[in-house]
Amino acid sequence: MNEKRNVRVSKFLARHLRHDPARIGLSLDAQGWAVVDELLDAAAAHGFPVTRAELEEVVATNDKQRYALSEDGSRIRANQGHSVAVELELPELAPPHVLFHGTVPRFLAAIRAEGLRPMSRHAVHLSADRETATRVGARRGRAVVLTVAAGYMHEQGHIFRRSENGVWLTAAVPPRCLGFP
Ligand code: HQG
Repeated sequence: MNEKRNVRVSKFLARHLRHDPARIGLSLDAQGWAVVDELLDAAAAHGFPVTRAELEEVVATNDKQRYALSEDGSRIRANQGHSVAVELELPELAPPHVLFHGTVPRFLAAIRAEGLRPMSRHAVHLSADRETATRVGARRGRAVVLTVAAGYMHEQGHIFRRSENGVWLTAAVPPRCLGFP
């Protein structure tokens, strides 16, 4: 499969495993899993046929490991990034001292005033390193990287989890726990 096809399949998966399964008549269980056979049937029925081999290749090669197959390969889910209600059942975990968040200048005034909010996702997404946060911010323009006093927040009772693919998730970050460049 070429790179372009890989990205198209990945985008199709993101749309239907994170945001809009109903669009192709797919249902996710409470933990966000779809049955692979149902997904492949639904994709074909909606004009975007995908083979099982392509699906497996996208899961294995995806640059951010966005998707996971169940152990027996019969189910698939997105590792993070949902806007539909799912409970990933990730365990709570103590975060590192500092985490990073990449954003863009136009959001800074609001972020200074109200902190980081999940916006359309379930959680605020934080990165373990500055390079990753820079890439996340750069999706929207000139990246600005904020530091998050995650260790301090954890001490204060904020809950942190880490997705399968290493993204740190928390409900919100108050302005006083943010460092601006
Ligand atoms: C900003 C991608 C105004 C926030 C990436 C961000 C990541 C506020 C945007 C993952 C705000 C939300 C998540 C506030 C936060 N006022 N703006 N109070 N609080 N924002 O896409 O972190 O490719 O939902 O700075 O690589 O950009 O999908 O979050 O700019 O890992 O796998 O509101 O999505 O991964 O945007 O990205 P998003 P994000 P995938």
